[in-house]
Amino acid sequence: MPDSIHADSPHKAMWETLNLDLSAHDALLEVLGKFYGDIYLSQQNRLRGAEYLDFVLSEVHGLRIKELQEAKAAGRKVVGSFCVFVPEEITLAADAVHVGLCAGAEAGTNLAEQLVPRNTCALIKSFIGFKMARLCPFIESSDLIVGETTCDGKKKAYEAFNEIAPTWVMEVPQTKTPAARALWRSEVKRYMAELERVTGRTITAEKLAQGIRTANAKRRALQRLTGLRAASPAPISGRDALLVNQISFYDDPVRFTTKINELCDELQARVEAGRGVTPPNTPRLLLSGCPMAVPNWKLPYVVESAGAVIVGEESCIGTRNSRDLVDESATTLEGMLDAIADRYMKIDCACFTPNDERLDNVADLAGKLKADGVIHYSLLFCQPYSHEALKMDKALTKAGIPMLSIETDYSMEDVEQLKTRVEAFVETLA
Ligand code: BJ8
Repeated sequence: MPDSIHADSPHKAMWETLNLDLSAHDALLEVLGKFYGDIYLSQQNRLRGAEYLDFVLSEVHGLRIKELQEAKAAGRKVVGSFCVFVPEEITLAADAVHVGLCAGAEAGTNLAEQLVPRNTCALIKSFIGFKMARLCPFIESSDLIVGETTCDGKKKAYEAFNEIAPTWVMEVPQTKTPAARALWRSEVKRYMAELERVTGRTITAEKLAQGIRTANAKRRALQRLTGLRAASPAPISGRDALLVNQISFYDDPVRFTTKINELCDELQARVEAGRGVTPPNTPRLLLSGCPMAVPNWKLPYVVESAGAVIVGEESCIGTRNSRDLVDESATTLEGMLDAIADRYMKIDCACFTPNDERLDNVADLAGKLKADGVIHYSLLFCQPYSHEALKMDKALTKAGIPMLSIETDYSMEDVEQLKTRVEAFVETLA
């Protein structure tokens, strides 16, 4: 990673003001820099547009945090969230900045285990650990932290997290009945009221319409990327595509949309010229399951080092976040809130029961992306996705699509074992 994130970074004073533990933060960035070099910069045939990805990632704790501080100084608020259920269009309508707070590294895990049980998934322990170890400038920059009642792990974790970082929680229903939709609609409205309170701004129909257009444009750019990945040979590595999806939670949405559309122009030219990042006969895999937050690149690295290419991510840091748009036809504030509620109720998170549409969506996506197989990824101790892995296996077997189920966490201890399993799976597809 470029220099700005190293110990002698020009951003040190800012990190100090944010009360980060500077030496622990330096150590984290050092490890990340090396990790990024090994996993990303070593790739062949990268796109020119990947420079944007490298730059954003290198400045994710630097220039992007500086931008947040400048926005705050100009009177705007920063909202941090952990789930794609928190409606970004409403945040934007309040002229606030919306950022993701999920974390994908082990740092701080020991501290987190003082607040939540050991058998909690790595994603939860990571965001709690980042706060306790004073490693996350996004959490420290947030004026409002929004949790949600999705899985039991998160629900209970927010109670504990609230003791160290005040957290406002949205109630996400667990079913898709009309009563559940009505509850969710009221929660969307409650979020709007909370944002108006925190920001001191009134959300008008005009502002919400603009927020909807901005969030939809971002999703359309991501949909375009997904569509281009159906080409054979695959025009972009799964690692770079995952990075695009990860960055979508941090960068300014308008800049991100412009840059990803530029990257897609380059991809389109590649596809038209029949060029790819790997040879045409490379086994193509779809990843499906739990979200992979930055810098959780372990499994994609293992998969692509095993001679396969990842052509899609069915996860919240992937197509589950970009597949559905908010209907833009409503003209009144209430109509727009309806459209937002309806769009979010389509999210097929494993926290819903039943959730059979996810099985159909994965089979459908695998077909569209011409995937030769699916790797289902559950974080250890994640009940919702581990349960669905069993159902998914049956559904995909029926559809004639091979699946490998992986359960892992953020540690590097099982990398060799993962390699062996993934290589054996890839061999069966070749
Ligand atoms: S909408 S997937 S972002 S909840 S991995 S914390 S489920 S125990 S992340 Fe998620 Fe929203 Fe659903 Fe998406 Fe719990 Fe599982 Fe941990 Fe998870």
